[in-house]
Amino acid sequence: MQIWDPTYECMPREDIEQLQLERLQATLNRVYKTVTCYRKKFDEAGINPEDVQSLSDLAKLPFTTKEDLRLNYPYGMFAVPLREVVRIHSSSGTTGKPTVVGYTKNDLKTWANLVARFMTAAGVTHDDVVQIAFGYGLFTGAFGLHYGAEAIGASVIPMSSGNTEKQIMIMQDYKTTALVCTPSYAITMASRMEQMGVDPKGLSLRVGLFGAEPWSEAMRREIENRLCIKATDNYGLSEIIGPGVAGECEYRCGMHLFEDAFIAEIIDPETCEVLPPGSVGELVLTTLTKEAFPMIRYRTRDITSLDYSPCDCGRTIVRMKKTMGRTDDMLIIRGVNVFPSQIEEVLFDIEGCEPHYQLVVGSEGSMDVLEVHIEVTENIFFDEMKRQRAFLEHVERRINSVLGVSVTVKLVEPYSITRHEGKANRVIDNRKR
Ligand code: DLL
Repeated sequence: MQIWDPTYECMPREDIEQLQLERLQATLNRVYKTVTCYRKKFDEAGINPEDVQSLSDLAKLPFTTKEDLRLNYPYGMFAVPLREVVRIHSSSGTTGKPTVVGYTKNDLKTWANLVARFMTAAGVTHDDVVQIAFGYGLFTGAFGLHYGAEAIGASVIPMSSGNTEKQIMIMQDYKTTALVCTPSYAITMASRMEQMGVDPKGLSLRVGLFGAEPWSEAMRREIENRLCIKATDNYGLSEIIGPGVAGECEYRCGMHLFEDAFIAEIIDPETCEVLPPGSVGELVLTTLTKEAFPMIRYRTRDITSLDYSPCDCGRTIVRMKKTMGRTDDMLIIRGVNVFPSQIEEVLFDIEGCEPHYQLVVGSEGSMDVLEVHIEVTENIFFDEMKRQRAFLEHVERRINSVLGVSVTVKLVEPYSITRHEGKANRVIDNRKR
């Protein structure tokens, strides 16, 4: 098992915390001087950077939210003059103005190093041929993984997303060993391979590094079986750095979060109170080494939990669980909180259920109704109406028992649900608010 940076990944907890405190104090002093938004927020809260004397004092600082970034669009949150910024990326948000993030030369080095660390943890080495099937552009996914893989010394194929048949041809001809994309695009590729008669066993592919969207353990099994690879998860967000915040090692029991570069907290999204270790809640991140775009207590909206016990791989840094989804993706159906990932887990578990599905929310009078649309496939095509009805009722019962809310399951035409090349959009919400 290779570790890219044993010093920072295997430190005793006391040392990690001491390092975090020193870096936090330096960051706070800097943002107080250079970013008006932080100075104002700290002043309003009556807190001075010097008041932070221990890591627990972090809880006294105000949060930063997407709204702060919108209000300071485009460059208001930058902590260095624009002439020191060498790269600009943007969030993939589909509503309102995107958020703009910047990197200095040092930030790009830090970023490549962090990505190299999680890619190494996932088992990538300089012998690998890495196919990047994230879209190159403002999205941080492709450039992030690209420079991380180059830092490792792997051979990088900057394929970008889309053009699935060509992806598969390149994979065959260039002998790709590591695939980088969203988990939903990995499924799209597997289906296309089946249609093209390409046997994944004949490929050189051995590992997948998937991230940028929530995916269930059941989806992991599905990808592994269909592509004959080991599938690993990695997490990040553009506001914090992009990919490179956390990633799984070969044991795949949570994503190692790089604590020398970030402080992670879990809060109750309603009360904003910091929760004890192990609790499920919203992840809040503070950057410790970023120059151009430091973030203090950024509310990610992602729901997860943290495990501080050391991992069998030797790393001592905290592990974050696969995220359940985002607080803003959470549907409230007749008062019950529903994450699309919970429904996905059930669908994947039911034998014969292809993973092409969509959730459609509507209302009947004042009642919310949730429909789960599943595409018909050879496995779930029944010429007998009775068998079809029984199948649908079975799926409905399983989902109802997991969610505690009744849903209607419908079969839809093959290929009627849009295939994903980037992040999947599983929900259509037709409710009038
Ligand atoms: O998605 C960065 C990234 C690129 C991460 C490639 C991993 C791989 P954004 O477009 O800003 O950045 O979206 C960030 O995506 O807050 C999560 O809600 C979601 N997300 C990212 N990785 C995961 C993951 C990139 N592994 C938002 N599991 C985050 C679940 C994820 N959700």
